[in-house]
Amino acid sequence: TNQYDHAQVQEFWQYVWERDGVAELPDGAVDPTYVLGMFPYTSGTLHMGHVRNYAITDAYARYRRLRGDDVLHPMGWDAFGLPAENAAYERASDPESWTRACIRRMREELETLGFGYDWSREITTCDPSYYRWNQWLFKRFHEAGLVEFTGATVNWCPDCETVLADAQVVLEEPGSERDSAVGDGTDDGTAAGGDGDDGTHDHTTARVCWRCATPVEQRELDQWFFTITDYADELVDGLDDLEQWPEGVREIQRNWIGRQEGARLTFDVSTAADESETAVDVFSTRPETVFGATFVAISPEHDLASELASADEDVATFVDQARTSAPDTGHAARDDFSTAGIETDATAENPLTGEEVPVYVAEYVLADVGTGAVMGVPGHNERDSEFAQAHDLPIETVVAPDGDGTTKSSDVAFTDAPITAEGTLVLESTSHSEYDGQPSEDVRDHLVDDHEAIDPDVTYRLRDWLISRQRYWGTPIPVVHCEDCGHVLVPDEELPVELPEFVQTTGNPLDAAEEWKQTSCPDCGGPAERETDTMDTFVDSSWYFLRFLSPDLADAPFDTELANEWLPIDVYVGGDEHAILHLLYIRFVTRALADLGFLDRREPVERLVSQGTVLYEGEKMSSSSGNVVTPDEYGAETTRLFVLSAAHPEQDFEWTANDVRGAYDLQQTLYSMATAFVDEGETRVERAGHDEFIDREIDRTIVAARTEFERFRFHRVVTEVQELAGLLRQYRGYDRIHGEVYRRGLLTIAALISPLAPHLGEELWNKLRGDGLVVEADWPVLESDPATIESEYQRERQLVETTRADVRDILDVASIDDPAQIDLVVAEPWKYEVATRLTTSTGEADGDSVAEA
Ligand code: ANZ
Ligand code: ZN
Repeated sequence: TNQYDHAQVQEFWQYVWERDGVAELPDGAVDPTYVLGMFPYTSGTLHMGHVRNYAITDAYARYRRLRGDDVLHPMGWDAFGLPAENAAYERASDPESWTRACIRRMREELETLGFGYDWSREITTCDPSYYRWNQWLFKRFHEAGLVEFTGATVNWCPDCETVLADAQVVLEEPGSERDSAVGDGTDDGTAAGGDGDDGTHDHTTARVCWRCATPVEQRELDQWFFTITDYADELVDGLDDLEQWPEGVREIQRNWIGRQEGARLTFDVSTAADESETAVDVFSTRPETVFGATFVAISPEHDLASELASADEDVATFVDQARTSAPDTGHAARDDFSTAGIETDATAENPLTGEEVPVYVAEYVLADVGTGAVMGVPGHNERDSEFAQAHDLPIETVVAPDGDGTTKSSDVAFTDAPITAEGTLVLESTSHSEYDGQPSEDVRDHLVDDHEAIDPDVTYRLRDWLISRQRYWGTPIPVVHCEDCGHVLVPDEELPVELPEFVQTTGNPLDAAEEWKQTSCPDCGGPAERETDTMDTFVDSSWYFLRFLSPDLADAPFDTELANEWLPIDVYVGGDEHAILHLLYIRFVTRALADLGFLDRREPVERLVSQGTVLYEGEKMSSSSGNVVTPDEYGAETTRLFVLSAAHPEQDFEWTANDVRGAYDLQQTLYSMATAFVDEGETRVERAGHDEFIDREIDRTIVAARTEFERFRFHRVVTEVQELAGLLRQYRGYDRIHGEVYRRGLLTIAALISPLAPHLGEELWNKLRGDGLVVEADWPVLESDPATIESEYQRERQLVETTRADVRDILDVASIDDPAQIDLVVAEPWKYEVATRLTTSTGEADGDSVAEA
């Protein structure tokens, strides 16, 4: 029949691909194109976020193959993590069997979708043959001074007597359902599972244990860290060279690292109680505003706060309460701060003016930012200003905004809003009138040069990477604690330190695994205990892309020579929720490995595609919100075609049954065109004038599709294919077709659609040619002179781009920034006309009317 039986077609071609190993990287491949999707966390089943991610990488990988490249397109499993442990408790089973079952199911789903992976390179992070290399990495980092063991604050449930991951801390709002405090990698789609320990928290809600609802406390525990902050400068500076990364992601990383240049100023402090003298260092990005400092504020965790608390009960109460109410973190939202604070009986001496100002303990001063202390300059800083108003502190203005060189101090009127801009110092008739009227930037430089109490300083928001987890389902940290020798690293020959059998307990199962825990010291042979912390799962995903190069290598995590040849990853695709942690960690680990001599490359990813979210009635599709559309409902091919044609990869899009139907219909149409042509076969042999035109349009489509594939504009590839199909239908209706021209048109369609809808591609190819595979085909050849077609196409694109830019300008005025609407306007010039007329007649168009028009 002419009906396209998608289930049968899928099964057949999948069988053939596997039989012929078409997705495997050929032996002896030289510098293959490395296309990688962030590997999935083994949560149980694929959701639309995964499907979209892997449809994008598969389409690109298949496109590169068609272009003649050797392509490395592997897949693996991010298999450690808390959800597996939780599932084990719920089902009275163990994390390993749960994880293995998930992997089986998910692999089957990936195969059903026809994704072309080189399964001979499959890796699973919970295999000892994989995680031994995490331990190796830990040891090499340790040798290089990149590992620290130091105190850190953790969430502690006093009832369960156990450490809680942030994901195990729930926010209890009065009268509301419990909700997980932060994402825990259970439903974030792809990659790099992780534990979501990003340190965000909320002041307004109680943080309670997920199991027993007891309020969570903060405790200080010794923990293992990777000192990623050693690389802070390199990691920011390197962003400038990542030209093929979305600017949005680079900006997020810049903010996350949060490098700030400024100065450290020393204030001498005297406490009334015992007349003792100490000093407090503050960090400021605007040291020249020191002339307007009207107080000093220190964080509740500051040493001086403890000292002052011991002499003053009110201060003690405040400090205690502030310390337990929120985790200590520099990653808290800084716009949403508290003005809570308490005055102490200490005073601080302004190093420039000699003025004595009060010292406060304030919640808005973060312990791990700068020095944990600030000079309060309410005239020029927002937070200081709000704090000053809440505590009735004086507000002084010492910088006048630029634009008026003649401003005198008396002219600068006080307004509620602080002046945060640079400007001119206003210090007339003060002890520092030498700076009066000078630009703030200049004064800043002078102060740093001239004064002993002011030194240049840089701070970062980035913290060291806390890799300790007090949980079972992760990589054991390869350390033993010996009473005599202290921490001793497990010798390389004894790696991997394998996980013991899983036991259900209240705390960390590794603590309960006595037999496993008791060991002997590798140095002195005396009794010792194993470290029971396991590694953050982000360690597993921080180097997995290297393992894919030589997944079976037994004596090293990866082959240096191969890595130097094959890296960087040419295209890396994943969800935009990984903009920081995962994508920062792989950059850090790559650099550290380079410094250790294991790699030449310092950046792992050449081109990053950050995919948008799949929405379903406006909500993110995820397993936790229960609105997952499982791929088989519509057939694999329809799903792939739809997710690729719905929007630019970076854009969010809405899953709607109607659009899915459109993707299905396109397959039917193309299939029946091919069958009708093959079955009827009424064609011409002699060439007519309009055949030339069709030939040229076919060529134009080939060139256009190549450009769109390179830009990941798969939806435009689909449009190009649809347009060509429409033209061929017209051609056929107009006259008897020229057999070879028409066949070339259909074969071109088969080839161009095959990276997106590979089963359909094979089916069309097979119908039209009777043999061979489109996956093994070459990129379609142009009939006419390539240079001519190319330049014609470039001209056409230029025109579209110019129009697009014009339209964008107009829409900008009308404040429309939705790319879909821009496309709409460009696609239909009359709308462009309307938009133009609207802006020229009203000067400024009304956004809604343009959109409606
Ligand atoms: C005085 C000053 C005056 C500042 C001025 C800024 C502007 P932003 O503001 O985000 O650029 N700061 C320093 N350490 C802090 C801590 N531990 N907790 C909270 N705030 C802290 O960040 C830089 C400013 O953050 C620093 O510069 C300091 O306030 C504040 F007109 O010092 B500034
Ligand atoms: Zn020992």
